[in-house]
Amino acid sequence: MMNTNSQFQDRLLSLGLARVSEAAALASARLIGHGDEKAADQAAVNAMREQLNLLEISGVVVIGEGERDEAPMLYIGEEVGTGTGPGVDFAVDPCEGTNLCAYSQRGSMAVLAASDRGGLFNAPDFYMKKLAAPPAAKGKVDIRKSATENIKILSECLGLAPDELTIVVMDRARHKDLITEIRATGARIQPISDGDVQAAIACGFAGTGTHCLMGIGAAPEGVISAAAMRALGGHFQGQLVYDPAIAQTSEWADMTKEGNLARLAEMGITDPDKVYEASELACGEHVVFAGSGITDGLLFNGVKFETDCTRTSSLIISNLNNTCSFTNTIHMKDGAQSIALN
Ligand code: VTB
Repeated sequence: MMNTNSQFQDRLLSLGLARVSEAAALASARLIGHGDEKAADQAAVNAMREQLNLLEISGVVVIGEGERDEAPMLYIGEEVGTGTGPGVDFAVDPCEGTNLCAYSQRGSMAVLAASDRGGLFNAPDFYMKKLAAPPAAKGKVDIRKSATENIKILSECLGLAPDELTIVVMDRARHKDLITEIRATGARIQPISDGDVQAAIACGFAGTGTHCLMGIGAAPEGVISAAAMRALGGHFQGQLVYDPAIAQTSEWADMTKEGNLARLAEMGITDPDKVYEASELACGEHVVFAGSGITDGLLFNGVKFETDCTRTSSLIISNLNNTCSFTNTIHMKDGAQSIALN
């Protein structure tokens, strides 16, 4: 008889998590450029839920799209799967970068991370300061250090001069000083309007042309990035941001620092300044990440509709067997006559 671990491994591997992210990408890709973020997101949610519910697992969404009363989104605490197999926790973002999808910009993708029960940090819906870097700089760069120091370390670890490094930063008012500091080191900035998950994971691979992600994005997305980077052996750290003056977001217009600290305490977060390592954000024994492109991006292409088929490109990273699988799937249409190789 299989023990729980090998059963989990077997199931998770055979689950076809790629099918789940592919289905979400396929659904929202039909709404690329429609200017309707909500519709793109809802389409991805419906498709992801349908696929998740086919899996023979007792799944629970620990990071999703809001609370139960916000259903029909995949909400936190929602049970997914047939309920008959091993326990699996999921962090999902069915349409990461809804704006990118709605306005036909690069970098939108369908993503999820899976782990054994309790293996993913139940991140509050807060902001998070993030630092992602290639495996060669893992444990050497540190979110507690200044951007200047980290760029120096990165430069040494990668054997590249600062002006040969590209640092991805979300294009937000809160990053004005950070961008000034990075430029002063000579390093180059790649601003992104959205989608810091793909940007973080891209730092884990050589050849993407990006070397580091710095700055503040959302905490739930941070857990998905951490899961991928943990499985990939890259560097990822996150630190919650609770001060509205630092987040500088209209979302937090009515919030106070004290109020946010109280919210964190209620959630059981006693050290709000804690620096979380990837291995803490995704602490499970087994961690799997799956993502599929909606629009073209740094990691993979988006969905391509053709006469006889639809193509999806995905990435599955698993720490079960130390693999990164880049898959191109051809979804054949009924009566397909001619399918090109690529
Ligand atoms: C962040 C980022 C995401 O949305 O959540 C961003 O982590 C929203 O940030 O990747 P603001 O509230 O500052 O606009 C994304 O870019 C897309 O979900």
